[in-house]
Order: sequence, then structure tokens, then C-alpha cells
Amino acid sequence: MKITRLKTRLVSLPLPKPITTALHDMRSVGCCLLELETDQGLIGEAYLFTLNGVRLKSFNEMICGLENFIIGKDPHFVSQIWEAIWKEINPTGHKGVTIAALSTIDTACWDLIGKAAGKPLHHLFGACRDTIPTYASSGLWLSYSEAELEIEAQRFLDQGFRAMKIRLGSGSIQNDVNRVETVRAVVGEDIGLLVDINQGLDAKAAIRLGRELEAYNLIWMEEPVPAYDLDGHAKVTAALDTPIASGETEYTRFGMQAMITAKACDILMPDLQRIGGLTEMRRVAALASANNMQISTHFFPEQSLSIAGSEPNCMSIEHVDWFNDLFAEDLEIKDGHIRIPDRPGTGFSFDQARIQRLTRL
Ligand code: SMN
Ligand code: MG
Repeated sequence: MKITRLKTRLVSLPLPKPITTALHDMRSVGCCLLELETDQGLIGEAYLFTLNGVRLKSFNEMICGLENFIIGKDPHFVSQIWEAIWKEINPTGHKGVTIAALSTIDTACWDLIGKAAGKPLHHLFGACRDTIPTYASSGLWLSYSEAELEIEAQRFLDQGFRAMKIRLGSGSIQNDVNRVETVRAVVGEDIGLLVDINQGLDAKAAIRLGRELEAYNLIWMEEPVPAYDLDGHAKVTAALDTPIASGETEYTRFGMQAMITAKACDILMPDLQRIGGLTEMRRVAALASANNMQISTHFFPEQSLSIAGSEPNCMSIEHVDWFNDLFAEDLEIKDGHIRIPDRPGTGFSFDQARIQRLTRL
């Protein structure tokens, strides 16, 4: 099988209303959709995104500029393609736009490998399960009032979720604690709660907040301090009993290795677009396992399920509904778990008719 054509499209997915975290101000997501066509008629698909669609064209340019490393290649040689691109991007750097492009190409190659075999990727990787715990994550934003938090928490329960993530880092410990209290009062003691500070505090403030929150039996506290502050991360991790999750802002196995060495967190949260695609995600899962750590994937639920299905130390998948309109298939949620599909490749394919109706960027 040979890749004959690389095609990208840029589209905007509007969010129902403006929302914030301690770091982000969001009105839409812009997606770059990658399709790798082959001489067998199969098409490998993957996507990357930027919040509000900002600078999406730079990402597109980076993908298209790597065309020479893909056209005429057999996607089964995905590791060879990965290594060639890794070498090529060395002068520009192994973080940011370069790795996002590599990640998207890598995931599209894997999608082709699965489709060519007629098998889901977790079967090819070696399956360990067919469902995985998930938590509702497109909601409970920092911009919400407590009344809005109550409505959304109930909505998540009605949708079948058994865990949900609350955005904190308002700057007021009391306000943050009140937000957790409000959601806990709606969902009861049996539902898992996670909080994400989105890098909004320094170590001392995060420890003070974390101590107040120990009573709420949280599954984890996420990105308590700036992503680059590994020492601050380590202080928070050492000070609290609540597990600390982090890693969504780091790149590749080298970034994850640095976090592990610094004892920056208890749980690693690799993001498919920043980690280096499915090839590198599998290495990171093994790295975490060798350090007795669990992983939980950040965003990209549709394209991360093969990892959940094949890596025993993957504890959960983050559920976001932002990308639903891109795909012909739905994420199936039941009793707090997502089913890992047994369809070939990633198991999710672009819905061309729905995509046609989206605004082009
Ligand atoms: C997050 C990241 C980007 C946009 C919104 C929310 C958050 C998460 O860090 O983990 O979902
Ligand atoms: Mg986060």
C-alpha cells in the first residue's frame, strides 16, 4: 500500500456559548482535518485543533510541508516515517507546531494500518479491555455560576457519566471550594469528581487549596501550577494526599521523562496532538508503567480509545463532545464507561456531509 495524496481541510466548530478556564477563553475550536489517500482506495484520517482556530494555518502549513516524507510511502512503515520527520524537524524543535504535525500524520498512518488489516487498532496493539472509565469534561467551566454548575452536573448524570471534571483556579480558595461543594451536593458521594486548575496557581496557593479539598475525596487535582514549573508541581504532589495529574501541555516521551524524574505528578495525562501520535503515546504508556504510574489521555477521545484498549495502565479517557460533528459514529457511554469500538482503524471516520456544513477557515 502506498500513500498517494495528502489532503487537509480547515473547519470551525462553534461552542454553544463562550467559556473559560483559568488559562483559556474559548468561543470555538478550529480543526485541521487530515486525509491520507492510498493506491488501495483506503483513506487514513486524523485531526488537530487550536482553540478559537487561532494560527491554525501555521499548523496546516507544517503538515503540508512534510508531504515529501509521506507521499509514495507505505503507512505500515509508520516508525520509519516517524523517525524521518523527527530528524527533519530537529532545527525547528521537538515541541509545538512541529510535533502536532508529526502526531496527526502518525495517527492517520495508524488509521490506515487498522483499515488495511480490517481490525481495530487495540486488537493490533494487543487488547486488554473493551470498555474504559470516562469522565465528563466539556463543562463545569470557570465562567459558570453555581446555578449553571448544578444544572450541568445533573445533565452529566442523566447522560450516564459517573465522574466529571470541575474547572478551578478562580483566585479565591473559598470560591473554588464552594464550586466543588455545589457539584458534590448535586451528584452525591458515589460520583467521581476531578478538578483542573489549568496552571492557575503557584505552589503555595495550590497546596492551600488542595488541603481544603482533601475532604472531597477527589480523583485528582490537575495542572495546579504552570506546566513549565516542574519543581512547583513536585512540591504540590509531595504535600497532598489527593493525586496530582498533569502532562497535557508537555511533548513526547522526553517531556514525560522529565516530569517523571522531577516527581511532578502521580498520573500522566498525555495529549495525542502533543505527544507524537499513537506511536509515541504507546511508548509513553510503557514509560509510565515502568514507573508504576497510570495515564489518562487528554482530549481526542475518538482517536485515543485504541490506547485505552491496549495499555493496562490507562485508567480513563477524558470525554469531550466538541468534536462530535466531525464523525459519523458516536462515542457510546454507559455506566460511566466508553465502549472501545471494534470497527477498523481508530474506529471513527469523518462524516463528510456534516463537515461540508461547517464553516471553512
Ligand atoms: C482544557 C484544555 C483546553 C481547553 C479546555 C480545557 C483542560 C482539560 O485542561 O484538561 O480538559
Ligand atoms: Mg487539563
